[in-house]
Amino acid sequence: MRRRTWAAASGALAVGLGVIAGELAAAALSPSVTPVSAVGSSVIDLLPPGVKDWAIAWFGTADKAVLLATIAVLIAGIAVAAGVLEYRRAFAGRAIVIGFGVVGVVAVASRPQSSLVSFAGPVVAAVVAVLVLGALVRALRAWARSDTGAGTDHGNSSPARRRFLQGAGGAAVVAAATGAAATAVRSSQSTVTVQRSSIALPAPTEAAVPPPEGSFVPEGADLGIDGLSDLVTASDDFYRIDTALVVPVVDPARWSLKVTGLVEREVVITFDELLALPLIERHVTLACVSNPVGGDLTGTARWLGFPVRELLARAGVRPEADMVLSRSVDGFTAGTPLEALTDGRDALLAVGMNGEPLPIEHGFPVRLVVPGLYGFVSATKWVEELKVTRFADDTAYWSTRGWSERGPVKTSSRIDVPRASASVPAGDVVVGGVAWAQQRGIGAVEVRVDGGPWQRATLARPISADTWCQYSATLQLGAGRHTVQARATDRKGGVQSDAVVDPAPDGAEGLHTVTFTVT
Ligand SMILES: Nc1nc2c(c(=O)[nH]1)N[C@H]1C(S)=C(S)[C@@H](COP(=O)(O)O)O[C@H]1N2
Ligand SMILES: [Mo]
Repeated sequence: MRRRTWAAASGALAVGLGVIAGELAAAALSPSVTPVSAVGSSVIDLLPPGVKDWAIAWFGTADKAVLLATIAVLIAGIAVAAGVLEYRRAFAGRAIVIGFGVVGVVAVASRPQSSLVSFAGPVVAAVVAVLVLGALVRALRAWARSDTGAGTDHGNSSPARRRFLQGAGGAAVVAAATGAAATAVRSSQSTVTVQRSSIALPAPTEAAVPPPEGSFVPEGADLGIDGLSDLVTASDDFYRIDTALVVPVVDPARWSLKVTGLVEREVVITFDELLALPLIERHVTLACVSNPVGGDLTGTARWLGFPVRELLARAGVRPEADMVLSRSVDGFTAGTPLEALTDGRDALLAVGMNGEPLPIEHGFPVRLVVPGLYGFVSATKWVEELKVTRFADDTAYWSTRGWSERGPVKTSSRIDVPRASASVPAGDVVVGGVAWAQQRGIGAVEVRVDGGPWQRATLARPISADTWCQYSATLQLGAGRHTVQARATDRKGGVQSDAVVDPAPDGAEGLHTVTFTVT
């Protein structure tokens, strides 16, 4: 029994060391595709959409951590089994480890960002695990033999026992040390972080007087009320949605964007060429189609970039096209109606966010930002190709997984204060939040208490029709529990609907309802 435990520990140690060695090799050679991330991403791709939606509903943005933890537990379980089997029968456990390596190689091969060096990860992992497992289990057997041979010796002083324990202890120490090293390498994300910090973004080149709407925050746009969403969201606080298990690390010096498909001539542009073009800067509110009523998957930033329509004009779009399939280095794709990129709105190939190069998590070095459309059909991060095509011929990432093909943002509002379940003093109670209807603009926000009549809220001056807008209303409320609701109307007269609709397939509907106590 005790020997079986040691065999199990040998399996765990061998596979642990192998995985760490593989991750370390990948971190050095191919940081965007490591063995564990490749397996995890493949699992994500293979899961049926129902399971994915369920995972997102249950775990929210922790879904990836949960997936990684599940994979870790599975690996540990198989590693323990491999140790026990190897002890029972030489090579049985190593065969399992090799099978593991093959799974890693297949997963890496299925990743769009992988190159030849990416295979070093799973190969190193398997080789290290096989060698360590073989050596440890051989030492364990020698110990077992020396015990039975010695008969009365309880094994405590046997040299074979010492050899095994030294081997296992050494493996544990090396695993701990390299594990720490691998974590450190990951967190510094090496050279691209350095390159990003050394980029000096050019100033926007528009010198229009007066400056165009959306390029600045006008007086009166910020109501300055405690607890209200910041008018412009700090990049660190900006929500994040990506399917990639590991944030893609893209070297700007090697980045380029191709415009392909139904065009007169293909256009290729490098990062330096892009920075040299006349760039414009606009505030735009991004929203995720998965944002539930009252949710926080939305934010406003100041984006610096080149108008997509001008790039498309250089390529010459053919008349039969009606969609642009943008592709990320990680394989994610979005299908944007061609019209939204050419109708004059500020659809940008963005390089800057809030005055700095895009954060790596938000698409460094280049992403798309299209006002008025949900992110899943428009906001491709780490973008490297714009394929001009037709909805009839191409399907984007989420549109093959039960979400709609088109994604105009629905007129929405959210209550930020009072927070749900808060206690506020009786008297003047401030109810406030943000409302958005990108492209159309917000015309009015109304609030009501306990199902009573709708009352007009004070609307702050908007930055532009493409950004959210703060609102507030001061209500006289007596002690007790109260429920407030908000309802936005856009400048085209569209009123936010009160019927409850789920986020899938094309965005949630319903009124944000907040219950709190007045004391
Ligand atoms: N490469 C890539 N781009 C992507 C996504 C993704 O998963 N991968 N998610 C999209 C979705 S669903 C949204 S809502 C926005 C979110 O952008 P953010 O993470 O910068 O907030 O990015 C879009 N761009
Ligand atoms: Mo999204």
